[in-house]
Amino acid sequence: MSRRRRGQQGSADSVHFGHKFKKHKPMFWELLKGKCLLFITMACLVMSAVVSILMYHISPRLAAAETETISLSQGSAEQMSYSTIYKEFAKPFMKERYPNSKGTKEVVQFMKNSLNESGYSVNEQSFTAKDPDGKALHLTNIWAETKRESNNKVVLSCHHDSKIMDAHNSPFIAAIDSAIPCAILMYLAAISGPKGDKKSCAINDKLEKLDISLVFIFFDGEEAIKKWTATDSLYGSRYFAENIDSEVKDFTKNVKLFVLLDLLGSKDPKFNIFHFTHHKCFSKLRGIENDLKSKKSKSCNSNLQYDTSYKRNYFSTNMLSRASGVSDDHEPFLRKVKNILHLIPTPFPTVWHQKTDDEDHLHHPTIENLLQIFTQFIQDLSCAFE
Ligand code: 1BN
Ligand code: ZN
Repeated sequence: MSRRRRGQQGSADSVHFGHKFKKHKPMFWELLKGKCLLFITMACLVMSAVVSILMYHISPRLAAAETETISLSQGSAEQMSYSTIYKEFAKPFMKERYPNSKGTKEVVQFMKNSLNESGYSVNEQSFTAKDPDGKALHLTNIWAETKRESNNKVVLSCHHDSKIMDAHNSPFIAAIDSAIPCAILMYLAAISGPKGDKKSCAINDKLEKLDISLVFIFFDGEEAIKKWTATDSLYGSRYFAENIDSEVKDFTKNVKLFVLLDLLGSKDPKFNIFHFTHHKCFSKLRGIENDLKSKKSKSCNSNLQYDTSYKRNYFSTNMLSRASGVSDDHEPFLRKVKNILHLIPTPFPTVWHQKTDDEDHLHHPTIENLLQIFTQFIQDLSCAFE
């Protein structure tokens, strides 16, 4: 307002007192220069904001991993950046991992080393099954438990194999199915083991107070070799459910909660309640999601950021009928374990069982959010007793 008034006075001066115009000319140019500078500064600010947003969403903070030096082998996993978590726990799974493949051997070795390093007691359950043509499938389930065992076990599981795809001109990575679910579990194992921190997350101490031992299971042979049937699918989980109680007395009886992650890594998953869902723990997850989103709580890993752009909830309250339940690795445990959380998005991500299920089609802000939700979840597992 005041700037306009001064401008009006100036023009009046120049009309009525021509000689004064010359005197005022430099002032006019100064004003114009000032406006230009202001405009350029504003444009730079807007451009840098746009570039930052694009950097976050399109090349999602992975470049930092190249320079970051923190790694599991060097200590604290709780304060790792997202890019380091991805590099340390997801990258090793990004290869073909179908039964009898070289990739499976490498992934199995990686899981054993990393879980050992996190201070878990690691078990390898190797067995041979037959595919529909009678050919031998050499399969390996990996499972790991806190060294301080308890009769209150909470199982966190995924499948580590990738589906055999017909066209073999390029590898089928199966990033969401289920490299990312396995990577999330590897991170949770690293922060919750006895070597986890005692300050910010202190998950191991919290589990000890509730007398809970975490059990991580990485099933092999979830995928059908040919066509999904009762006998051509779930090779690893069927073997585990049939044999574990003779290997470890009362194992399944002591499982208070069985969680299965599948098909994670695409944008905005929607988890529905299945007929067997453990409601208390599902509600707990929904509450954690709401609190993180509304900034009522924040992650114990201060290097992780919660992306709030998704306005709905990942954890929906929709109840799916028995008929729409999805067959998966939780199935062999349905009659053995009371409380089950099958965390698979429905509808399935569009890349499911497509060649495009690769690293390029992952949505990193969603994965970063899920890491924080599950980290908070295992910090208070009292819902498993309800
Ligand atoms: C999940 C990931 N599944 C396979 N890969 C289980 C499934 C079974 C999905 C039958 C659809 C139908
Ligand atoms: Zn699959």
